[in-house]
Amino acid sequence: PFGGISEDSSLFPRNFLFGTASSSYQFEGAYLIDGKGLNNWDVFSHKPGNIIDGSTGDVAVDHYHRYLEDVDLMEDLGVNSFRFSISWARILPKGRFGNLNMIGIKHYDRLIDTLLRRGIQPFVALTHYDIPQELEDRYGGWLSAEVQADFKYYADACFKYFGHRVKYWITFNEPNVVAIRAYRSGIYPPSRCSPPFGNCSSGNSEEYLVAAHNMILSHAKAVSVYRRKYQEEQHGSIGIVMNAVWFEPISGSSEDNLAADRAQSFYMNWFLDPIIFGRYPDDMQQYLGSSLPVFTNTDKRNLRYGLDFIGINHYTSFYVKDCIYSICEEQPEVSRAEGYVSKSALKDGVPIGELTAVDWLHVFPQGMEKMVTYIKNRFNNIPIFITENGLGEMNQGDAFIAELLNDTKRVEYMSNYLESLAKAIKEGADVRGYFTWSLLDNFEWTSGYTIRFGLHYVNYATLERTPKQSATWYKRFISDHRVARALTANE
Ligand code: GBH
Repeated sequence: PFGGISEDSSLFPRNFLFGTASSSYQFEGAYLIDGKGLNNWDVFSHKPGNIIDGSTGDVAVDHYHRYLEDVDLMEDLGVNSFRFSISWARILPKGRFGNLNMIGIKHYDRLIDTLLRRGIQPFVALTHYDIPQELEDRYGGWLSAEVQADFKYYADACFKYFGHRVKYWITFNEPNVVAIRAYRSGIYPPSRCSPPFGNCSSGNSEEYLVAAHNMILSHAKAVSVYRRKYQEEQHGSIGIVMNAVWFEPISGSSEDNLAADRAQSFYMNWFLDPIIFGRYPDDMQQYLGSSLPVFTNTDKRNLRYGLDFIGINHYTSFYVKDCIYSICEEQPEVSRAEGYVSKSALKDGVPIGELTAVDWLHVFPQGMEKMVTYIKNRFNNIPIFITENGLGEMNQGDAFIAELLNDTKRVEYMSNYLESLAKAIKEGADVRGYFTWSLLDNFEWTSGYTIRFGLHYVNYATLERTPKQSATWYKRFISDHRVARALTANE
């Protein structure tokens, strides 16, 4: 794969977006600056024991103040797009129950203008795991149907202020991960779960389905505002980003094949089917029965606004085994929540791909081609963006900086995943862009600063940024692509 780098990059379409990704809580810092309100992650990270190294995102990589420097890094990489998220509590510190914070708006104005002046398209998410704490305290955040009005109000403000310059909107980043981690295993705020899931006492085992339902309907409301008031004039597109894991049947049996399909239903199609087809996947309805919330006729009317593209964050793959016809180790309630399947990185003790410093991340590049092809087939060749893909490494102290900078594993990972993506495109998938996670090392949620995903190393004492080998490699990959495209344009 290393040899054919320039060849590989020429396989991507003209106007393909090559970018890097970020999110507000993981990057910005400035948590009490310029009128920003508290959000769920501010409150959560400040509670001892929640973040592995006791850190918070109070400063993060100080992107709020250092965005000019960071855009310089992007320009040097040669990317033509940057994915970031707006901090909801920076724009609406108290949701729809308080004022619009114009200083927050001004910040994103400056970031967007700076990007556009350098030829970098902003690719913007409205929420990336964050919600103003006010909305948690008032009505329980995503658990209440009230949140739909708040999300709609917030989305409307963003389209109004930024929509003339932002052509790509994402409503949610990984709502499936939020539903599962915040309301089922309880490891993300607001830490709700119930036995047999997770290890906390607040919640009940169906809450995560309710939270997901409200996110789906919030998405629908934001999209309907965009379609009715803004899209025609602003000429942008709007989509959602799902965490997409490739589920490889552990054997060739039809039972395990069906199980892998159910695993997709219960993880990804859980959101995409309602948004695109107006209903939960059949197998979800069949196995969850009355646990699954129901869409009313009004909901269905709102859902028909759909989306313009699907974004996927794809990093890894798991084996899946059927638990209906065979015995599994999981408690039945747990396996039921995932579609009566058992997921594992191992088959007969052998991992599906190289294990990494990140427990859920196994390197299986073929998963990219399979995942994209699956989405293409299920959703009628809808435009797809790879909104995240990347490799995390453990922070092992200062002595290891040289190793972190010489990140050959990350180069290999990106090169192989991009090659696999190119295959899916060659076979007809309508993929429009690829964003690597991430521009910089940053706050990795409950792992704090112990895991580094950046193309640039961040020294957390000085906040100085240094390009890793992967930055140099990506730069070359993108420029080879430009050259190859320019040559074919002249033919
Ligand atoms: C993405 O999350 C986030 O969007 C980004 O903010 C984050 O920094 C980045 O990836 C790197 O982690 O083991 O069953 O939970 C990914 C979070 C964790 C979601 C692993 C999917 C795998 C399946 N992912 N999880 S499971």
